[in-house]
Amino acid sequence: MTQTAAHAGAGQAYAEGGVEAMREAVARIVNETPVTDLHTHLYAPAFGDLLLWGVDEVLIYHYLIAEAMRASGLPYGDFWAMSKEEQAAFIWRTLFIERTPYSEACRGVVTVLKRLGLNIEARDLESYRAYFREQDLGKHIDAVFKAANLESAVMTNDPFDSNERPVWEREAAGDPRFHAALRIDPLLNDWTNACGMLQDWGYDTAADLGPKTLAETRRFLSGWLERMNALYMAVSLPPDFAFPDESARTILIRECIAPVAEEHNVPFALMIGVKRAVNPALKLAGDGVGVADIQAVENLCAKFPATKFMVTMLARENQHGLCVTARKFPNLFLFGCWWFLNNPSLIEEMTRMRFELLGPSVAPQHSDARVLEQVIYKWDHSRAIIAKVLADKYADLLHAGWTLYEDEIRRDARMLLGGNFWDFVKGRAGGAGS
Ligand code: FIX
Ligand code: ZN
Repeated sequence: MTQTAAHAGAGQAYAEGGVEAMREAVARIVNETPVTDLHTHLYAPAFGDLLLWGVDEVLIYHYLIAEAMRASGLPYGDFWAMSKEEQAAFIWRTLFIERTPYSEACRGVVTVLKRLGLNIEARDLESYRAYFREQDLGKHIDAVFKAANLESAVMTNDPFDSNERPVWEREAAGDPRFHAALRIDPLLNDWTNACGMLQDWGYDTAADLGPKTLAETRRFLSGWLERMNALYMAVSLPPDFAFPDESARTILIRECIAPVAEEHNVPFALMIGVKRAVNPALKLAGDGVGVADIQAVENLCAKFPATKFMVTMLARENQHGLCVTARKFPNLFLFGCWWFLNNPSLIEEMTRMRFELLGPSVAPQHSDARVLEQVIYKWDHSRAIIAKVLADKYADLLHAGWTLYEDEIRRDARMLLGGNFWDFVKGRAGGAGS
């Protein structure tokens, strides 16, 4: 048999008559496959209090703050004047006792409590607090990773953050389950301030972005990539993001980010479409969404074919165009259903669209978890949708006449839940994982 005639399959075979058995296998395999969570706001234990965990933190997640403020009509100042425990109790009462918690962010809390073995029926916040008070953090992290079937998580590491920076400067011992990503929002979204901070740290930079400043900014980026051993550089961008344009951002991307990304062979991740502080009174919960122009992504991918780009966009309206762009550029990797898209109906729609346009070449989801236990619900809920859509696509394929083998389902699940990301990170732009 020639190579082209051979199938890679082994294990149970599924053909048109076996669609139901295939669906069960897909659900089981997707659950059994460990995840690399490629974008979170979690921290390794060495970062101390920056790693948020426990039921109060779960309840004061900014997704839930927005929902509770909307539901209650409480003046913003009254909410922010409360202690963390009072805020959590207020959100619990408003969204879980006085209302039925079926929004996705509320359901997430219920999933977390249930998967940790707590008594949901009791609806007793104090008993949940008592449970968390008894946990040893190290063992608890192990248990949460196990419950979410998480292999590792990528942090969001901001060298401009005065809470985080000293930890890196001490070079605290890493936990291999937590990888770093170099976050550079201040550099690209607020150059004037970032330039001043670079000067304070000994870089010879000036606001004018001359050759010396650009060289020093490259030195800053290279130094932090190495210090953090970062898997990628990342930025979140507004909906009016354009490339190229007349801004400092364009100069910095062209002269610093793209060349440093290429030199270090790390992707540049762009998260596009957030309107920061649409309602500033809501603080972190006050950001909104806007439709962006895909042209910027096309221009970047075309101008820098040797640079790897990871992109997620916040507006539902941008998802189809982004899939089409990814078909054109092998140096473009799509990931996740970001933030306001992280809802079952939208995850399903986006995952279906991506599978149909891009096959198994994407990372369908990341968690964006800010609180440790959230990975349990985010992955529990998303795994179910990924498995459902994958099984639907396989069913169509079996109807078309294909035979699918169990180890091919395992291979696909591994690719979708982490393998594609690692191949993209380790591979060269345009190359397939080599
Ligand atoms: O920019 C980001 O990484 C966003 O994910 C966050 O800023 C946002 O607040 C968030 O938590 C979304 O899920
Ligand atoms: Zn995020």
